[in-house]
Amino acid sequence: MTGTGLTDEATYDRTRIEQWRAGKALSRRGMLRLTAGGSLALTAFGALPSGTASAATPIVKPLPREIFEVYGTNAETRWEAMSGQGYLTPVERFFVRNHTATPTIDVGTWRLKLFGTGLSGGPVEFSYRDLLRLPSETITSAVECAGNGRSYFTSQQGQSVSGTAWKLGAIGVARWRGVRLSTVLAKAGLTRNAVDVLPEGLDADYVTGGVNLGKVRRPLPVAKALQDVLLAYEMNGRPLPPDHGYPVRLVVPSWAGISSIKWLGRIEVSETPLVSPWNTQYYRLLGPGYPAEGTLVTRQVVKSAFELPWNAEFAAGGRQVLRGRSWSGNGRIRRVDVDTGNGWRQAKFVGAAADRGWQRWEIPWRAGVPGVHTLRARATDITGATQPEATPHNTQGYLFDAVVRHPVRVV
Ligand SMILES: Nc1nc2c(c(=O)[nH]1)N[C@H]1C(S)=C(S)[C@@H](COP(=O)(O)O)O[C@H]1N2
Ligand SMILES: [Mo]
Repeated sequence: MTGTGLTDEATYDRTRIEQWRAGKALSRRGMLRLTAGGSLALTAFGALPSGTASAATPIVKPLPREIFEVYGTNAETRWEAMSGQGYLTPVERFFVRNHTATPTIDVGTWRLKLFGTGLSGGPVEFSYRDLLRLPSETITSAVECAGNGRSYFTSQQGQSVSGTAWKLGAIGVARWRGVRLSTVLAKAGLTRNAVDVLPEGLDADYVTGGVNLGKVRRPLPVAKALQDVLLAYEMNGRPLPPDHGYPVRLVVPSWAGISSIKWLGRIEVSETPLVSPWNTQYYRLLGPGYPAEGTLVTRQVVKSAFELPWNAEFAAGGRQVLRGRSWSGNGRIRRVDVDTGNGWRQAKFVGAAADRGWQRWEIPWRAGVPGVHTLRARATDITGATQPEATPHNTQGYLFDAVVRHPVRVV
């Protein structure tokens, strides 16, 4: 069970669904709930995961308007704010997705608690200093919300979806330093029969539609937990900032941002499959094209963005260099093609790319006659996955991978 196959999301999901059917992981009510999530998801845009906006400031860092677009407890990076930046997203420009609010945590009394049937001994605790003393690792990885690009289901495809109406700015790439989750699991006495871990945040309970869903938490198969998951305490060379999970967060490369639990407090380790609303009700592809129970969201998809504002202005006849970035949860980007109105041309890669980061690129363009023009960028990753013209609809608007039509004005 812990072995191969479960890092492959299709196998993972099929296995879990079979287990649910067999009544191992979910009660029958739980299964009904799963289906109810599908119909609930048909409510208006913004009605579902946005939660109750509290009066307290939900995000600690400044959110200048030229850098961020704010939606309740969340803020996305404006793509024009990535223009002129280096490979990494600076902390001051990194998007924030908070179900409730950034908590204040005293690192002196903070403990990471591991417990559950998947540990050979009893519960184990680690202090911040304990973690700092363990062997560290540094990785460059994107954290991207599964709902990134969601608004284009509506604006490009005329479909209604629930959730925060992100454009393409719910992604950032950072250098994360910390301890491998596998190191901590080994120290805690992981058993050979453990199948799932359930990391949980210390932020407030998430209450939506009058229902308390408890702490933000989402199970991970042990196979992924042992593969490349980091307990990160540094971001871009400095201690993790409060909004991004101080003192310690999970970084789960290539998978939906929800897996990368911030303000980590507890991890249940289990020999039986674990569930939470974040893998039964949310983060499932639901809708007419999907099975009734939906398909679990794990790995992110291929996307591209121009480092330009929406409706950017260019002088007629002027020579430009258009710049952008492309990324995929499947691995590196192999090629990027750009269409400025006269067919596809291959963009030139700029600099090296990290396996789990993004690829920067550029392409020259001569802005033609005055009027509205459409720019399109289409990436292909190392697995051959290419951005399609349209993304099949799912009710909660996850994993939008279609080519985005970016309008610019030539004046
Ligand atoms: N404890 C906790 N962890 C969390 C969340 C949260 O609200 N609470 N949001 C998740 C979601 S949906 C995303 S996309 C990422 C966003 O990470 P960031 O805010 O550092 O950009 O954190 C994830 N981890
Ligand atoms: Mo997210």
